[in-house]
Parts: sequence; structure tokens; C-alpha cells
Amino acid sequence: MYGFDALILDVDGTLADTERDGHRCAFNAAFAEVGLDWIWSEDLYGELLAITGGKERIHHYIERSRPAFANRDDLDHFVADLHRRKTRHYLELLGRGQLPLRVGVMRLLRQARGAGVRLAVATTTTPENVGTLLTCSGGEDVPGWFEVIAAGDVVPAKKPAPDIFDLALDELGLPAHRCVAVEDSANGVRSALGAGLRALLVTVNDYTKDQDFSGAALVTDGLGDPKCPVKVLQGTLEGSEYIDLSALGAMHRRVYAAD
Ligand code: XBP
Ligand code: MG
Repeated sequence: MYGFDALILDVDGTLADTERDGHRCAFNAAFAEVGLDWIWSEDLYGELLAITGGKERIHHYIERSRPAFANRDDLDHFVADLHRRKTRHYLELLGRGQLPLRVGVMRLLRQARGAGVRLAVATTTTPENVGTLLTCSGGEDVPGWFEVIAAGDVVPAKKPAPDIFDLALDELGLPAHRCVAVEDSANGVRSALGAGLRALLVTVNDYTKDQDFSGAALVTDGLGDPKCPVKVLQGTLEGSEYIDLSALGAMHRRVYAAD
């Protein structure tokens, strides 16, 4: 019907704006819990987001800003413990329903389910975070709408490496050209393109809006809704003012028409 069989979605920044008021706050709560005076401001966190993966982000921060911790014999254990604490705080934050899904996400997911378009997630975040976000911000049944949830440490290399999108494609049993991917960041774009996912929509947010999305088929400021038209930042959105399966199908056709 729409020319593609599955929608592969990123999570953080794409399904919900989770970084500034979610993950960042959970990191800071974990630091305070163990008596560290580390505080990741909104601006500093925007810089640290260049590193995907919470544990990797903490390691990077120590290397660049906390050299006294860098030579601990138990550094990996120390970071893993901090990250476990952070994840607990993040899950509690999600449980308070403080991080709504972005405009248009539930509309698109419901439309995909109704049209038989298969759903998958490809994310760097911790797997438990995905199910909890979908449940708390979408509904108890929403995690079950996804055939594949490829998340976190299940792959050797995180975004921008293509591994997590490769895993999602493998578990779907689909070639890249039969799928559409949705991302929010330059790291995500490089990961998706690296996996051959050329029918790629980017829905930017405050942290990513000035990044380089070369190679993405379409870049907008979100999915929008009938009463909330999107702004197109790169590419074309023919005949529609928001992103639905028809708009994604038209994008997919444009990408592969030249083949
Ligand atoms: C975003 C990330 C994650 C989150 C933090 O993932 O890079 O690391 O920032 O989550 P994506 P964790 O955009 O691929 O969804 O602390 O669980 O890693
Ligand atoms: Mg993201």
C-alpha cells in the first residue's frame, strides 16, 4: 500500500524529547546520590550527547573533565554502578509520566498498526527504558506493537555505527530498501545510512536542530498533526502538512525512484 513493509524508529529525541528533562536529570540525580558534585547543565549535556550510550558518556566526561577519577582501578565498575543508579532514576521519572511522546507519534504508530506496517525500534538507550517509555507515555499495550526492540548493549558498537539498525533489519528479516527509518540526530543518521536505510526521515529537536543531516531524505521539525503543520528543513513534503504513512511512502518512492 505504501511501498514499504516496516518503520524502524529511534527512541530518544524521536519518540519523545527525553534528553534535557529526562536522561540529563537522571544522570545528575545519580551523581548526587553518591556524593559527587558533578552537575551536567543543559549546555554541557548538549556537548556530551555527541557520545552515545550513558556509560560511554560518563567515561567520556571523566576523561575530559574529571581526570582524578580516570586512573581508578575499578573505573568500569564505578561507571557501571553510576549508570545503574541513573537508569533507576530515569525509570522513576518515566513512571511519573513526565515525558510525553512527541506530537504525532501515537497517530503514526496507530496508522501503521492499522495498515499492517511492521514496527521496530533501533536505539542506543537501555532496553528497559524503551518499554517503560512506551508504557507510561503511550499505554500498556504499546510495547507489544513493536515486533523488534533493538536497544543498548546488544551490539558491539553503538550509533553512529550501523550495528543497531543492522540488528533491527536482521530481526525483521527485511532488506533496508523495504523499510523507512526515523531518527533525530546526526549520529542516528550515520547509523541508519550505514545500515543502508536511505528512506530516512529526521525529526529534529532543540539539541539536534543545527546538526548535519546530509544523506537524509527528509528533515522536519517533527511529525506534526492535522492541526500542527510541520516545518520542512531539508527535502520536500509533497501535498501534506504533516507526516503520515502517505508522506513516508512518497519519501520512500522518491529515494528509490532513481534506482
Ligand atoms: C540516545 C542515547 C542514549 C541516551 C541515554 O539513544 O544515546 O545513550 O542518551 O540512555 P537513541 P542510556 O537516540 O539512539 O534512542 O543512559 O540508557 O544509554
Ligand atoms: Mg535519538
